Amino acid sequence: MKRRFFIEKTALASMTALLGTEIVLGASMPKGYTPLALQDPDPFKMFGKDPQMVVLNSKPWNMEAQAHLLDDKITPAKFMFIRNNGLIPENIDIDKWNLTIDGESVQEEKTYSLSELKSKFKRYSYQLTLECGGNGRSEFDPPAKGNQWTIGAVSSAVWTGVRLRDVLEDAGIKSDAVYIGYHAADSHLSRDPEKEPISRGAPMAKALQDETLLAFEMNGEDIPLANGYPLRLVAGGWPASVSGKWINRISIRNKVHDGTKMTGTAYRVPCNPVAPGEKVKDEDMCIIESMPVKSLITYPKTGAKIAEGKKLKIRGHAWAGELEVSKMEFSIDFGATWQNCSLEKPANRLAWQHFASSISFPKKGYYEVWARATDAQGRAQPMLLPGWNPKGYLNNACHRIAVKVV
Ligand SMILES: Nc1nc2c(c(=O)[nH]1)N[C@H]1C(S)=C(S)[C@@H](COP(=O)(O)O)O[C@H]1N2
Ligand SMILES: [Mo]
Repeated sequence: MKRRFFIEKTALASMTALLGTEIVLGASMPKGYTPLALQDPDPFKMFGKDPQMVVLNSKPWNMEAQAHLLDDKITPAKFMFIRNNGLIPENIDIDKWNLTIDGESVQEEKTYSLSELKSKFKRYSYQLTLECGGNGRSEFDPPAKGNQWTIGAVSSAVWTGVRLRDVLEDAGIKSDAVYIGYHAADSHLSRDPEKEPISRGAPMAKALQDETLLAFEMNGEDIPLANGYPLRLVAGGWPASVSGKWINRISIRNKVHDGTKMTGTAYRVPCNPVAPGEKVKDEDMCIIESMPVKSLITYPKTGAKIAEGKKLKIRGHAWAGELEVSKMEFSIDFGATWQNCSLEKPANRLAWQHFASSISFPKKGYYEVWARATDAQGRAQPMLLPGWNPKGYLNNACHRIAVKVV
């Protein structure tokens, strides 16, 4: 028999690792065949996620949290959402992982191994809030295509790595640089090696911020594979699509980066408000930069019951892209009146902030608690929905939970 019909040793070894036991007659398995036990894997086990996470799509994998799962001040890996545009890289060999800095506006193209990056540049840690631009999409009407995220495509973990600025400056930035664009090791769903699933970026000012990292650790451990192991760009406060996972190349561009999902209507909203359902020309769509003010009640879970006469403690987080949140309020009368919550300062710039309050209810019955954050420039969350946009981005409506006083 010709060898090429049969599976390669490395593929067999990785399947064995995934199954946790030897595939005894595996050498006879046809090439490209996936053993049944791996055809419908448990995604929670496979990615180390909590089984209460919600799978939105398996091709590619997309998984979101629920509000009550995000109660920790620092999001643990098991509650961190997964948003993939393509297929997660397989058989990663960190000893061979390189990062190349190139592009029209690099002074000298340079390639660094992972260990060079770690030893040559100073390390920094920041807690950074990453929210998918499409978080909340499911509520728009008329509906927008794409993953129907509810509220769980947001996280705030502590990322450790080197500053992107230090690496870019080591290679040298030409004076005509305007943007950076990332390239990564995931593959296009078609498996066409010429196609990239996503290749986005940010203007130089964002790339050069102190908090913009090339990270190799999350919450003090290796980054989980699904969240970008072994190297990830993290740009807090901007749509999380800017935070490229599995990064192996960053281009310093002399124009706005034109990689996959940077052009057309991807991650863009109408430059000026439009009516729901209105068609918008590509040239009237603007790239999303800093994310809008938003908050989540992470305790209690919606549907909570409380005994009459008892006070209900609530808590959660609020964030506002590049800005700080300056005020946090709650309402129990559907937004007619609002009362202040206590609000903490962020652990650092671009980290979410924690709020808490204690609520009294007048009598037995059904209530809703609505939460509303206001950013440092005085912009508050809209109560039910923000302006409609064709791709369903930036839904920062107030989070609401149902409560019964019994
Ligand atoms: N290489 C690569 N980076 C990527 C993506 C991807 O599909 N491939 N998805 C982006 C999008 S749209 C989001 S919202 C975040 C999600 O990050 P997470 O899966 O770690 O939560 O990663 C971004 N970085
Ligand atoms: Mo995203």
